[in-house]
Amino acid sequence: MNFAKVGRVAAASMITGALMASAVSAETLRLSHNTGDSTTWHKGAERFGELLADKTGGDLDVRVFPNAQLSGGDQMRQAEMVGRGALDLVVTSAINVTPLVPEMAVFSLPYLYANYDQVDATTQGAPGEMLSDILLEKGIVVLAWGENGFREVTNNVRPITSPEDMEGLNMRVAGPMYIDVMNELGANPQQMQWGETMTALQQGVVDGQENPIGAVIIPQQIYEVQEYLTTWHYSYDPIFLGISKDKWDSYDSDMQTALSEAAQEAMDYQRQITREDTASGLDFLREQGMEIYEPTAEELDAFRTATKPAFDEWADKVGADIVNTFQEAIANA
Ligand code: X2X
Repeated sequence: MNFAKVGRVAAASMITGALMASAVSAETLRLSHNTGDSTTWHKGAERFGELLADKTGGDLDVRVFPNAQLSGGDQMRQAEMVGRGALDLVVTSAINVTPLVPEMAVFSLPYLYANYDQVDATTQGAPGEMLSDILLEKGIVVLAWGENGFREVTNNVRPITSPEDMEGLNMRVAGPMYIDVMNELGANPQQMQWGETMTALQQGVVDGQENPIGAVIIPQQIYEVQEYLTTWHYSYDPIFLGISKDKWDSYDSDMQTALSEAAQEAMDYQRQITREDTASGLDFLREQGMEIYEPTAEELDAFRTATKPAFDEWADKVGADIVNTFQEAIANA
């Protein structure tokens, strides 16, 4: 063996050694969410993984599992699983966490918010932190808040222009508060997993559903199976990126900073693309053949009045302290 060849072999084995060392120190975290892989939830989660790998020099990376695969299709169970350390990471929306933490319903109280400035004054400020503190008690560290969005109603029966139009419609809803809201409107709500909703709409098991335009309705092609959409903005739903407290506590402060920064940047990006896709969404949905109805301020008032009993009932469950803090921040936004 000549000298040059020995050198090459030594260099090659050094490189292999370095690769092995980095392979050993790298940890892949599992992130669960319950929408498809075309949504802005998924894009935000993927962005988080890229940023995290970047910031930790490859020591931490993320594998994203869509469609609630890791919780047997149950979108409500994910938060509880993260809380007890059975999942590392989750991207989920507030309404999905209400069975575990009823206070999370504050965000989605009917007609709490009128615009994005009001939303940002709560999710990106001290009111949001009140909820993060409660989630921490359940073993979930909220790293950053993103956006599902203002939830709009779609159906296959008729255009919805007033509360009376909801009468008798079979509506798929995600969580318990929306059951109460739909009941106030005279609809027949049923709670159903998001993963089962497309088929249920297709087969006419339900007439309609409600979801945000940019984050879910467009990327999940709900326009393929629904004819009418009304921009009634009846409930806002944030998402958050959370990590199990056990995992979080296992890292040093540099690693925790990397996690926090990557999450904030990823959720900022996620919120931005969600708002862009929502802004251009109505034109897109019309092109796809949906009939869009945009209620006037007066018509929105009629929906607000009709859903007020559900607001009051759920404001009680959330607690006056939290509701007042949110309403103050909203009034000052
Ligand atoms: O199930 C829904 O409607 C969705 C996708 O918006 C949530 O996860 C709350």
